[in-house]
Amino acid sequence: MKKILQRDETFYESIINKGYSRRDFLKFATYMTAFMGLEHSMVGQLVKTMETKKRIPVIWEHFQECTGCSESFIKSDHPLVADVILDTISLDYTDTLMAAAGHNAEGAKQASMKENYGKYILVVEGAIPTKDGGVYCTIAGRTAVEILKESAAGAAAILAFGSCSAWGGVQAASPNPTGSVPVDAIIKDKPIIKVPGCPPISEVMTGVVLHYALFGSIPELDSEGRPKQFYGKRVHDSCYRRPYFDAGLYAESFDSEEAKKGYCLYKLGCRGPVTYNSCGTTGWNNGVSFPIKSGYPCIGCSENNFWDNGPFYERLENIPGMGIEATADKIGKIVLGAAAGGAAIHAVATNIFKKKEIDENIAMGEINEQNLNE
Ligand code: FSX
Ligand code: SF4
Ligand code: F3S
Repeated sequence: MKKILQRDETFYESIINKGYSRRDFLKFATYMTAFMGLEHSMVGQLVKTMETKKRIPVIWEHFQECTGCSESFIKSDHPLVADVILDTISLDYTDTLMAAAGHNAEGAKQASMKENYGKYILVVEGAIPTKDGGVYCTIAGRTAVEILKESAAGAAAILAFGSCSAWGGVQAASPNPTGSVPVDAIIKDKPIIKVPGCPPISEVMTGVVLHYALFGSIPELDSEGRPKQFYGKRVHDSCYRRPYFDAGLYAESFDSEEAKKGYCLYKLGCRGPVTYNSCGTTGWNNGVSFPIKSGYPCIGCSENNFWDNGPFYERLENIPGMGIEATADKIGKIVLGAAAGGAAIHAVATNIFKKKEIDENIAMGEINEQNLNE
């Protein structure tokens, strides 16, 4: 109930009351402005919004899921990323994180939904099972379908957080025994922002909520319902192993010297070329790493149906949108045989040059992640 009593605070007051300094606050505003893809000149506006606007109530439902999304969120390395939702933006109900339980918890949710009808953001984590009357996920004796419909009715917008609520997730894998569906299969009359990833990146959720506070509207979405500023690029477009891909240098096995040296993981099944997410630019754990940097191919965890899209460790057949429409094998053949004309020859020459350059650098022990990013 403490959170409800504090709702009249502004974002800024909450942050300061929590013990952060003004400097921390300004650093956070600068960081989030950049992360949200806004011009640097917007920092002042974000600061003003957070200083003057009242917090936005958030109701956070958990359905069929592994709770990895919450884990990812609360473990965000930038302290204010999680705090801005958990403390600053009045999180009125989350059955996983709140201290209250049972009737107290459910009563607090009902009170908040009533008081903030039409104004709160509903976060949904997990898919919704529909088979057999929805019995495969019940909370406080009610099905996820019923709870979702009730919570969605008074929401200003719904944030489908994680691939389960955005697409159905692993529990929707064939033969989908519980009839799991994503939020937008049930709720049709509310703006739904999909923040996929299994789990998604914490900053994206905070960015969406701050965007809503700043502009009073949801961010621009792509045709799949994802915020463009975070899902506009493929993992492949910002991958630090990309020079190896372009040069036709692929690791053939996980334990090979090439894998350790940073060769491209395409032949080990990497889905980076068909996956839209910010992993390559933001990284995880405050940018420390992401799957590919840890030596593991991207499994496309933010894409619809990634769980049934063929075996994880088999190479993709086709790579769309590469300039040269071809599989990496074909690109490799072109490099070897120089059997193409026009634009392809230019690409070949570039690749051969890059390959030679990388080989030489490897031989000299000079290549490292920093100069690959340059
Ligand atoms: Fe799904 Fe989130 Fe994957 Fe897990 O709750 S997106 S299974 S990380 O946790 O919903
Ligand atoms: Fe990176 Fe994967 Fe693309 Fe290779 S295929 S460059 S490892 S995203
Ligand atoms: Fe997921 Fe691929 Fe990023 S597996 S975490 S989208 S690198």
